[in-house]
Amino acid sequence: MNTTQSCTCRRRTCRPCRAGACTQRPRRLQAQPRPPQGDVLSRIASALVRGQQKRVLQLCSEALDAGHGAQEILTDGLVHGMTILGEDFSANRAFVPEMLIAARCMAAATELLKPYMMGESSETIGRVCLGTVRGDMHDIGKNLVKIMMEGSGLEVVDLGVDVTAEQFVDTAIEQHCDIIACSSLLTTTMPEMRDVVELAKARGIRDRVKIFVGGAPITPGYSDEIGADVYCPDAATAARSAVALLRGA
Ligand code: B12
Repeated sequence: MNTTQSCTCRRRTCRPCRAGACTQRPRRLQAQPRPPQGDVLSRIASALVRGQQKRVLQLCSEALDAGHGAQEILTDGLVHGMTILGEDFSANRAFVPEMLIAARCMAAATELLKPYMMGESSETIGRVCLGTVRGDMHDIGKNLVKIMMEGSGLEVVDLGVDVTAEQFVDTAIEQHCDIIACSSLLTTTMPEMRDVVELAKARGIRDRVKIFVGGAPITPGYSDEIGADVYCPDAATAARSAVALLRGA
């Protein structure tokens, strides 16, 4: 008997299975995909984890029609899905390609939700230079911060990803920014934020530029430790805090 063919353990990480020597009890094969379970927000999260872009967009529209707010869809649907995927990545159940595909779904869904997230401010309250720090390519959270800040009346100079401390500080000086906003998603790139704070001091702009920090691994304690001004856990809070700070509230 060919064990490779007959084994239906189907665990992606099962080495014996790949070698044709799996002794696990076979899992029952599913003839039909299971119908979607749960409410629309958890279905959005599952579709995102599976990288099903069309379905994610269709479910986001369904959720809007059902009266869910864009922020709620983002937090309890899309970001929740990303968190699950991050856990799957840590447990070797998902890999970089899955994260990339999900990131594309997330970007498409963000475009769809954008008009519902934007505020209607017509005045310009201040200017922010925003970027993801050097060595870090994660930009989904940063892009959300940009959408929320622009919608709240802030002008945003988006420096993109892999931004050095020099780029942040030079831009703040040249473009007269009121705020430098740094995003980091990797524990290995967090220290770049300290460099931004130190360089802003060295270049003499620290007293007139506020430094905002954020991203999944950042904490209020870390923000204090490196001498940043403001930590926010999400994009909506970041926009609200920036407006309040610049208005002197
Ligand atoms: C998608 C993803 C990717 C995509 C990114 C695509 C893209 N265009 O961004 C790709 C595939 C490229 C990727 C690559 C890697 N990734 Co990755 N990735 C993720 C994943 C699954 C989701 C991140 C995300 O977008 N979350 C959703 C957004 C909305 O959340 P957010 O960024 O936190 O943003 C919110 C807040 O934090 C806040 N915020 C964000 N920025 C800012 C800034 C300011 C100023 C403020 C105030 C607030 C704020 O507001 C946002 C919205 O409310 C996470 C897991 C996770 N749960 O975070 C892993 C994760 C971050 N990646 C991880 C790793 C290890 C990697 C790789 C090293 C993998 C590899 N072996 O190559 C590479 C690194 C590449 C690099 N040099 O950057 C690890 C990091 C672990 C660690 N200890 O540092 C994680 C945590 C996965 C895990 N559980 O292990 N990744």
